[in-house]
Amino acid sequence: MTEIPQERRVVTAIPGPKSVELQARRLETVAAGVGSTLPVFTARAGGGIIEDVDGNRLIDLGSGIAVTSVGASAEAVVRRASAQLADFTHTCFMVTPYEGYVEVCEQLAELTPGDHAKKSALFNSGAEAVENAVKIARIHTKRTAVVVFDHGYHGRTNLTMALTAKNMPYKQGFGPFAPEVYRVPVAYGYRWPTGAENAGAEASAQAIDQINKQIGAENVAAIIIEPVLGEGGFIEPAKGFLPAIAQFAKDNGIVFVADEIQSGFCRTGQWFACEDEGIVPDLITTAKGIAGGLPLSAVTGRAEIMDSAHSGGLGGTYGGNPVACAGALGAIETMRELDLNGKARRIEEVMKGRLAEMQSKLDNGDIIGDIRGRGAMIAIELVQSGTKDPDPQAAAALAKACHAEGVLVLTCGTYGNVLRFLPPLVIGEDLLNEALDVIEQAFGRI
Ligand code: PLZ
Repeated sequence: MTEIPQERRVVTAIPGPKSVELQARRLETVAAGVGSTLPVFTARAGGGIIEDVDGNRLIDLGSGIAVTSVGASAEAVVRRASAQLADFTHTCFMVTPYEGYVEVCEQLAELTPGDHAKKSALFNSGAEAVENAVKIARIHTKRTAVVVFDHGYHGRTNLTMALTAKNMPYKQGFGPFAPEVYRVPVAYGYRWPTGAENAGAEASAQAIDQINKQIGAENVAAIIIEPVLGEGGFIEPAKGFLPAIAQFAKDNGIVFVADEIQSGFCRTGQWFACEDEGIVPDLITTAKGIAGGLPLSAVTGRAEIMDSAHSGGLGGTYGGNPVACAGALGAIETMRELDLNGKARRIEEVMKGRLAEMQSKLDNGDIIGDIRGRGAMIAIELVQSGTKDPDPQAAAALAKACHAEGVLVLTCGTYGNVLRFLPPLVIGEDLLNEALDVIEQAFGRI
C-alpha cells in the first residue's frame, strides 16, 4: 500500500476532465435517485486526503459521512480485512459461524456504556440495525408504538423512513410509511422559543406529555434518539433532555434506544456520545465508524432484551460478514492505539476556536448563527444576517467555494442551512488548519 501525501493539491478544475467524463458515463447507467455531493471520482484515499482520478488531492472533512474515522485505508483495517479475504469471504454466520463475529460482539460489550450483561447482533447497514432494534424492542415489550424525535434521522428503508423526520429528499413520494411511529419535540437549544437554557426541561416535559396523552406510555415499545442528531443538523439536545427521556423510558418499561450510528466510535471524543450525560441505553445501534469503511452495523444491549427474539428471528445473509468483522477489529484496534477519542477532542478545540474567530472577525461572520457539536462532529448553522432565519443558500455557496479549492465539506439540517465537518480522526493538525483557512476564505467569496 502506498502512502498518500497528506497535502492539498488542486491541479485541474474541480471536478477535473476525467471526473467529468466518468460522471457522463455514470449518468447513463446509475439511477438518478442516487446523488453525489461532489462528482469527483476517487482514485485513492487515506488519512485526511481523497485523491481523485485527475490527480487532485482534497482535504476530507466528510469521512464518507462519518465512516472513515480511522482513515479510508487504515493499516490495521487493510491488513486484517485482506488476511480474512484470503481465508474466506463468506460462509453466512447463520450457516457456519466464525470467530470474527464473536470478537466484534465481545468488543461491543466491552466498549458500550453500562456494566450489565450485553449481547449483540450484527447487520450490514445503519438502517438495518435500527429496524432490528425495533423488532427486538417490540418482541421484548409485546408493545408496538415507537417514539422518535423532531429532526431525527434513522435511514431510508420503509420503517426507517417513517422514523426519519425530514420529508425532502428522504420520504417524498415513497410512502405509505410504516404505522405506529410517533414524533415528539427535541431540545434544539438554538431554536427553542424560550431560550436554550430552558430547552432541556421544557422539551422533555412536552415530549413526555405527548407520549402520555397521545400514545399512552404502556403502548410504547421503544424510544429512539440520536444522542447528537446528525442529518438533522448536528443538534446536541440541551442538557437534561436525554436523562429525562431515559428516566421516563425506564419508569415505564420502554426500551431506550440510542442511535449512535453517526455519533459513535470516538466521533464525539468519547466511545459513544450518550456517555456525555452518563446515559446507559437499553439498546444501542452502531454502524459507520465501526469498521473503517466496510459495511457493518450492530444492535447491542441488555442481554435479557437482546435474547427476547426466538432463534432464527434475527439475521440476514450477509449480517456480520467476516471481512467486515475483520475490518471492525482493525478499526477498533486503531482507535485504541492512536487514542482517537483524544484526537477528536483536539479537533473540537481547534475547529471551535477557529470558527468562533471567523464569527467575530469576518465582515459576514454574523451569518454563523450557531457553532456546535462535539469532538470531530462540528457544525455551523447559517442564518440571514441579524436574524435566525435559516440560510440554506449560504450553506450551499460555502460548500461550493470549499469544493472548488479542494476541501470536501458536507451540508445537513432540516432547513439545509448547516455546514458540517466530519474529518477523519487521524487528520493531521496542519491539514485541518489548512482546511479551516479555505473555509475562512470561502466566506469572502459568497
Ligand atoms: N442512523 C443516526 O446517521 C446514516 C445518511 C446518508 P445507513 N446517515 C447518513 C444518506 O443520505 O443516506 C444514519 C444515521 C443515523 C441511521 C442511519 C442509516 O444508516 O447505513 O445509511 O443505512
